Amino acid sequence: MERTYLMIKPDGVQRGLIGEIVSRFERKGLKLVGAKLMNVSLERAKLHYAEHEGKDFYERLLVFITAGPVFAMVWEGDQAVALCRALIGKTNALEAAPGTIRSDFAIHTNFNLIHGSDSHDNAEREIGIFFADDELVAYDKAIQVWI
Ligand code: RTP
Ligand code: MG
Repeated sequence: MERTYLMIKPDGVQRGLIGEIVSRFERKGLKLVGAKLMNVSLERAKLHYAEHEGKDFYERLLVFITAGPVFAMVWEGDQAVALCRALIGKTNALEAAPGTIRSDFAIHTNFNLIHGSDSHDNAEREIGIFFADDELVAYDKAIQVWI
């Protein structure tokens, strides 16, 4: 089993898409093990986006992600990192495959609704930035055996 960090960005929260987006991962069969609505501090934003420091869109990214509440989540499942990235779609909504979240609901790369960890190591790093251990819930999902 693998964990991944997903975050509905401020545009997704403002547009009322939390339920729509969460339902896609639920229906896929992944297990939700942590979730919270929160404001992202500048300190956390910098840690999260450290890999983009120095790029021309970095400052814009920090302003955006700290502009309003996000819905932070941890999901668990077999190959959860790759699976969630597939459901999210490519960064640029124009290139995202039909049926993906970004294709269905986003227009612009700057407002692409949701973040998903891009590797196992980054997932664990990002979970550590946004969640304390006691905010994650261990439980059995009975139906998981059939998925
Ligand atoms: P995310 O981290 O948000 O899941 O998105 P991603 O992996 O698909 O894209 P990444 O390369 O990690 O970039 C992070 C976010 O920065 C914005 N971005 N703008 N050329 C640009 O103007 C540009 N490139 C990236 C996007 O909002 C992207 O989600
Ligand atoms: Mg990324």
